[in-house]
Amino acid sequence: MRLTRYFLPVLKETPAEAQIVSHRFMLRAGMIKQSSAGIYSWLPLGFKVLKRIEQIVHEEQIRAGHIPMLMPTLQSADLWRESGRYDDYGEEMLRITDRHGRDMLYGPTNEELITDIFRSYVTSYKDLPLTLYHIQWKFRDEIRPRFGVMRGREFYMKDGYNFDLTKEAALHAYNRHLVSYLRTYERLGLQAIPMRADSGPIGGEDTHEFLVLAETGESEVFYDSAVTDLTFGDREIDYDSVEQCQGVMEEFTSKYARTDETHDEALFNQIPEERRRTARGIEVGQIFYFGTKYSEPMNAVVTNDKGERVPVHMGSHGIGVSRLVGAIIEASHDDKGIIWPEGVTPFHCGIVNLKQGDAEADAACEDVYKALTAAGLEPLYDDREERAGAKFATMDLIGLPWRITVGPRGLKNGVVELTCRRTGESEELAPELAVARVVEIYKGL
Ligand code: 5CA
Repeated sequence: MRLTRYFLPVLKETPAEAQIVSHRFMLRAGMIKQSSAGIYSWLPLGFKVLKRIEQIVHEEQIRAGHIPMLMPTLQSADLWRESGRYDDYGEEMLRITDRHGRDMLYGPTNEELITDIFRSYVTSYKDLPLTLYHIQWKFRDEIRPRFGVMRGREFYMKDGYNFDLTKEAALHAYNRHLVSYLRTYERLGLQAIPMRADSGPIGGEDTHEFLVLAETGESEVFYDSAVTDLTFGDREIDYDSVEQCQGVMEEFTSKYARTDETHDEALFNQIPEERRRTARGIEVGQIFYFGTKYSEPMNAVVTNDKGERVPVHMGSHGIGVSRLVGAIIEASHDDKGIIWPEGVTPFHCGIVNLKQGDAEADAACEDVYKALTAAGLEPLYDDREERAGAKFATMDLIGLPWRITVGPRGLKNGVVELTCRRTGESEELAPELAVARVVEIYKGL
């Protein structure tokens, strides 16, 4: 993409309404625009990051054997009356009446709708286990939407639902989700720690939230610092293996890590003092096992191998896809702007032309641009008639991890400059080598 043809409405001033760094940078980098309280348009740069995150979430869900689909945003109130949640959910639910006077709602979550789909088609234990998921907009009329996309009213969520014959099988689904989430967050360049939490309006006893530690996080968390040493890494896992999934679950959840809702001071005090931590975190996902909470009232039953009709055991599992955009920025920035991890960056590499209009510099930039594109990467070429300082400031703000700077002086010596956004380190090398280096970095991502 050439910047002169793109839509990147960068702001010079820091918007007064933004209280936290991710919100400030998302507004300044032209990623989002508020349309009304807690509701945003995703401008091209923000949209690209959102889609990259969504793609990684899809890949990891499919790897775990979960099946993608799509349910609507608007739902009939009748299903929610069946589960008993129409009244329970309270004012967070946006209720709408259609022209025929039918009660509708903008879905805050989808347990009822998916349970209705399930019961319409599945009647036998032979069709289990089954996990269906979608990535769809949700609406929760939060009393205090704030921090930009972190606590929106409309937000983008991956929500998955498992259907199993027994509690044991459903707990395997729970563990499988935990493993797939660990992989997902690591690919996004984040450390998200599973912490024992409260289940709120979704229900059930077993639930873990995934928290990214950040000063601006809305949750207060208590943990043993040893949990921060755990990484999933590139280990191979068989998602059908009960033992393997359970092993990972135990490894990642046996140390003390809880949100304030479930915090237990006595247990916490058993951790050696030097490892006790109190901090703040951003909740980027949550997994639940809630048994037959929805299947019983909604009559989602299957026949088991003895011919008996039994309600299925269920859980639901969410990832805050739009919130993740903000969470990644909170975890990865400096005072000049965003620093995207390679896995989610909107463009792989910036190209800065120090002297637009100089025949040699223009031609070299074109060559670099074409070579990166031919290698399957998306460069962003700043081809504006601007001073170098302004171009660097824009690149630093929008946070592309790599930048190739091309200018007449370097070209005389046959070199361009390759700069790493994270370390600020630069290296002079031949244009082809700079391209090859960038291509190498993204290989396998
Ligand atoms: N049905 C279950 C699991 S699919 C569910 O709704 N879980 S949840 O309530 O925990 O939401 C899942 C994730 O969505 C949260 O972990 C959080 O990352 C994200 N989320 C929740 N509310 C908001 C909000 N108001 N703005 C942005 N993201 C949100």
